[in-house]
Amino acid sequence: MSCIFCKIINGEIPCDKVYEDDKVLAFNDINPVAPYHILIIPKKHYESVLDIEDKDMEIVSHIHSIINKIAKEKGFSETGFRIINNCKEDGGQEVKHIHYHVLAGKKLPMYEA
Ligand code: D5M
Repeated sequence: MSCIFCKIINGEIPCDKVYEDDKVLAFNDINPVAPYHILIIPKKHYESVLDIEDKDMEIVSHIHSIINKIAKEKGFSETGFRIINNCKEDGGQEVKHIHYHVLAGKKLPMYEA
């Protein structure tokens, strides 16, 4: 198993953990681009949202619920944040284990298309 995020979940590679439950793990991005740059991943390996069957899609709402909780706990729910999910090559996805970036703590520039 070569997936770097699966290795983080298994404890083979350390991470700066922000939140964990039986379904998801959240940790600080190794290359932050904002004062808060947190990644939230499901513990079950899916390469991208394209690999999540409809019957399993509740993991996506769970991830959003955890983002809500983290934003309130960390104190950036007032000022706001951005959630990014890069999908496949054109989306700029480098790690092939679905993950949601949460960026906060500064006024973020508009993204380019
Ligand atoms: O983003 C993949 C993100 O994953 C990128 O922002 C770096 C981050 N990353 C990669 N390895 C690690 C480890 N070991 N800890 C924390 N963060 C990590 P993408 O959307 O695939 O371009």
